[in-house]
This record gives sequence, structure tokens and C-alpha cells, in this order.
Amino acid sequence: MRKVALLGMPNTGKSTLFNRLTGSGARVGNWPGVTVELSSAKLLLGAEMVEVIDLPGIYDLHGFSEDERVVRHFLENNSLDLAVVVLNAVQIERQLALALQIQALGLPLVLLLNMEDEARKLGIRIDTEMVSRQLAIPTVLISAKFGSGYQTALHTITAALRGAPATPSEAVKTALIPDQTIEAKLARVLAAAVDMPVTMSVSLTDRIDRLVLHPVLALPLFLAVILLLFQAVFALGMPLQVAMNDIFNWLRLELLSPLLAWTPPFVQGLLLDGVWNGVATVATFVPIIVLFFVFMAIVEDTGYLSRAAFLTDALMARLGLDGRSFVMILMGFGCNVPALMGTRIMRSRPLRLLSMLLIPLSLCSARLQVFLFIIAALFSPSQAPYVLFSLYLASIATAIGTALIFRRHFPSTEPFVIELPPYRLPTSRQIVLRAWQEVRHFFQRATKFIIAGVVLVWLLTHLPLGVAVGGSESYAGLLGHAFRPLLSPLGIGDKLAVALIFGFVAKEVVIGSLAVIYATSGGALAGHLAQQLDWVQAYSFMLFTLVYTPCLSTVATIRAESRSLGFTFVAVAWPLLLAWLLSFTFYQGARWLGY
Ligand SMILES: Nc1nc2c(ncn2[C@@H]2O[C@H](COP(=O)(O)OP(=O)(O)OP(=O)(O)O)[C@@H](O)[C@H]2O)c(=O)[nH]1
Ligand SMILES: [Mg+2]
Repeated sequence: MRKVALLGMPNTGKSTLFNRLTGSGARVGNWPGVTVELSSAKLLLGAEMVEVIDLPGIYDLHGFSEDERVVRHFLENNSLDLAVVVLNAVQIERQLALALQIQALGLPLVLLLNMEDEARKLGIRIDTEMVSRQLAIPTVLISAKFGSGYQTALHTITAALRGAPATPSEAVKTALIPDQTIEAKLARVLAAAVDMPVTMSVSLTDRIDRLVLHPVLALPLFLAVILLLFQAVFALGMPLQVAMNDIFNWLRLELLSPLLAWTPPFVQGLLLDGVWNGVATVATFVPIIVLFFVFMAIVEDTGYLSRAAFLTDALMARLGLDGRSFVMILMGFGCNVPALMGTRIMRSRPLRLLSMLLIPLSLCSARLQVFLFIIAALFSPSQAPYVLFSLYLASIATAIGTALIFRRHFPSTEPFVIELPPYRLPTSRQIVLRAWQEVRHFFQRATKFIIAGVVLVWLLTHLPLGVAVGGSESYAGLLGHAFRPLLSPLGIGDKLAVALIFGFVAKEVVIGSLAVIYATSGGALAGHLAQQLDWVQAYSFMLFTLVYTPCLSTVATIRAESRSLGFTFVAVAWPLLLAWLLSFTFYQGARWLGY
């Protein structure tokens, strides 16, 4: 199958175009460096099926960062039939050079000047015919987001592919190209074909930035935005969760129980009390988590993250980090895995490693589910927001503490330059796509980890045959007992210990297994927990869950991204130690104070 790759600088809309072309759900965001790995999909162009590849953005062909290396490695090891260069029409003066560099590699090329809508609003006029003639590259002005020029682009790509040699150009050597020739050509084309207004009007972006980057107001504003976001998520999500809970209970009672009535009790127990209770308890949180991600996606797409990076850069520098680390830690509040991969945009390895050490401490959405559940069970509705907030503070405090302790071992002096993209709003289509991706992600995790986790816990609580379920004789009881010397000083009992052990697989498994261990789900489980634990034990358990070893996917990602077993070991062992110390201090301190 012939191959078409999308190439261009970061944040120019390659993934947006990729999604439009192939109907995929590649992640899109207004932040340079959203795509850090290649993804590909098939597309019917004319009468031919081709493979389209979305690549990370590159500033030039000789970049050193990990995501730029991904592109170079791809170009050097694959034969391409066509390169579609996507550039931001508003920045054509800065970005056209990359197209010429790619042209010099000898690849057949199509040039797409994206963000036609923004260029038009700014009064930038580009004579695409002229660009096309002068460079001998078919050129189209498009808007990948809103669709203008898209059909023309499609035809142009199809035609270029038809005209391309039947055998693809060999994998290219991305050797250095003399820059003078490119520069002279560039100046000629720009002068002939591009008409930039002499003074750009003060745009909305500038006006918003005057407030958002205000020396005094900026930080309070940032906190207010985050707070508002959480308020919105919970205000909308909580009723949905209650509804989900009712639906699952009803399904079990009216549908599953009668359906399984003929099976032996052991099978019934496994399927209903094990798989169903475990997975359903976790699944009730899906609406909240999806909402959470949708709101995060909106924030991400507005371009506010780049401002957050800019604002916090000086502060982060004191911790041996920079503004990008801050943004990745923030993304880690969604899910640690993409945040870890996002560090590829950093060139300095020490900086990258230090950031990777901190990201797993971010209170990710899976942990959020555990906390929401336990907080709802043990604290009053008026206390709940503060308890949750304190856990977020703990998450940030542990990250800061870790940075202070480890920064000496990861010295780095990479200069940090961030480009502030204009503010943008995602289209409803982009939002729906993102929400769908998160739902899919949940199902993947459910089928991969959560079901396996809860089934295992169920078996451990029920075997060997004949023992009291979950009692001290069962395997679960024995396992919990084995960990007692370590965990009872933290106020964590045997049953919770079992949940923690399997929570290592995926943190959602913690509540899933609690449902299995206590053989109840939803509200009944909450009631049960409230009887078994006091708030000090519950909080100590949550602190431990927050900090202890990251989940399996996170550990695998750390291993793959750091390519170092030693570092992976530190990244697993340090949080474990920290979690123990924190919970120990909290639990013993609170008991000593008489709580
Ligand atoms: N106004 C406007 N915005 C666009 C257009 N195309 C993409 N965007 C926005 O530009 C931002 C970047 O889009 P992406 O598709 O993530 O860009 P990318 O080139 O894949 O970026 P990297 O993966 O970081 O290299 C997002 O906020 C998009 O919604 C367009 O035609 N017009
Ligand atoms: Mg992208």
C-alpha cells in the first residue's frame, strides 16, 4: 500500500486534518507537541487505498528532541510516496522553509496552507497559484478544522499521488541541506505571493492575554479556572453517577440474576458478585471521568495550557524544571500515561527524567474515582469538597517535595521557549470525538485490567473451597495477613490491603475489589465502609492510594520512555516509600492527637 505522510511544524493542524481525512480520533490540542508518536490509518483516495501517517510536529529536520527523532527515524526507515506538508498560513513566513527542506529530500510534495480562517481574519492574503508555480509544489489553502478548501486538497493529493512515481522514493537520508539556496528561494516566493497587513489589528487573543498574563491577577485567575472546572464536572457528573448506579442495580436485579438463575452458585457468585459488582462500581464513574476529560480537552484546545507553562516557568525553574513540566503534571491529572509521553518534547534528558518522576504523583482520574467513592462514604457532603481538595494539595506537595529532593541528580540547562498560540475554541465535533475516545479508553481498560483484577480478587476471597468468604482462612485473608506488619501501622486493615495490592494493576481496581471483597456494590458498599472505617483510617488509605506505586500502564510507559531499568526502579520504589512515610505520619499523628 502506498504511503502518504503528514509533515509540518508543531501545532499546525496535522492531526486535525488526519482526523478529517481518515475519521480517526487522534488527539488534537492547541499546544505544540500534542502528537508525540506516529499513528496511521487507511484512506480510500480515488480508486486506491493508501496509508496516511500522522507525525509529530518538527521545527526542522535536524531536531534533537525525542518527538523530532521519531519523525527522522520514520523518514529514514520508510519509503514514502507523498509528503503532505501542513503549515500554518498565518506563519507562512516562518514555516515555509521547512517545506523547502522536505522538498530538497526529493520527496513528491503537496503543500497545504492551513488555518485559512485565521489568516483571512487577520487580513493575510496568499496567492496559492503563485506559490505553487514558484516552488513547483501543488499548493492549497485550507481550514482543516472548519473544512474550507478540503475537497480541493483531497483532489490535489489524489492527483499528486497519481503523478508520483510508481516505486516510492527510497528511504531518505535527512542530510544537511545548504540553507542559503533555500533562503533565497524563500524570500522570492514570499515577496511574490504573500500579502501581510502592515500592522496587525489588536486581536482578541492579545486582549485576553493582557488579563490572563497579568502580573498580579494571573495566578488567582488560573486557580479560579481550575476550581470552576471541577465545580462544573461534579455539578453535572454526580447526578449522572447516581443514575448509572440505579441502572446497574436494576439490570442486575431484573435481568442478570434471572438469566443466571440456573447456573451453579459458584458461577453466579463469580459473575454477579465478582465481575458485575466490580466492573459496575467502577463504571458508575465513567460519566464523571468523561466530563472531566472533556473539560480538560476544552482547556487544552483554548491554548490556555501554553499560558500556564509561561506563567509557572519561573516558579518551576526553582525546582529544576520548566513550564512544560508543569503542563505535563497538569495533564497527568487526567491520565499519567499521555503526560509521560508528552515529555518527549523536552530535549534535555535529565529534565525529562525529573518530570517523569513527578508525573505519576499527579492525582489521575482513576485515583479520583477511588477518592470520590470513599469520600462520599465517610464524609458529609459539606466536608467532601475540602477533603478532595486536600488530596489534590497533597498530590502537588509530594511532587514539589520530590523535585526538591531529586533535582540535584537531574541537572539541566535547556532553555525554554514557548510559543503562545492564539486562543481557539474546539468545535462540538472535536469535543464529541474526545469524549468518545475516553469512553473507549475506559472499555479498553475494563476489558484488559479491571475485569481480570476483580475476578482474581473474587477467586482469592472464595478459595480454597469451603472457607468463610474473605475470612482469615481464604487466600485473600492470608495475603492481607502477610502485609499486616507493613500496613497496620498506617491503619490499613487486611481487606483494604488486598484492594491496594491489586490496585497496582489499575487504580480503578481498588474500588472494584472493595465491592468484591465486601460482596456489595454502590450505596450498600459505601454504608459498609462507613461502618468498618473511621475517617482517620480512610484518609490514611486515600493518602497511600494517592502516592504508592503508579499503575501497571504507567510503569510500562516509564520503562519504555526512559529506556532505563534503574530509573524505572526508582520511579516505582520512591513513591512507595513516600506513600508509607506519609500515611504513617498522618495516621500515627492523628491518633496521637486523639482522633
Ligand atoms: N482556526 C483553526 N484552527 C485549527 C485549524 N486546524 C487545526 N486547528 C487547531 O489548531 C490546534 C492544533 O491542531 P492539531 O491538529 O493538534 O495540530 P498538530 O499539527 O497535529 O500539532 P502537533 O501534534 O503538536 O504537532 C488545535 O487547537 C486545532 O483545533 C484550522 O484550520 N483553523
Ligand atoms: Mg498532532
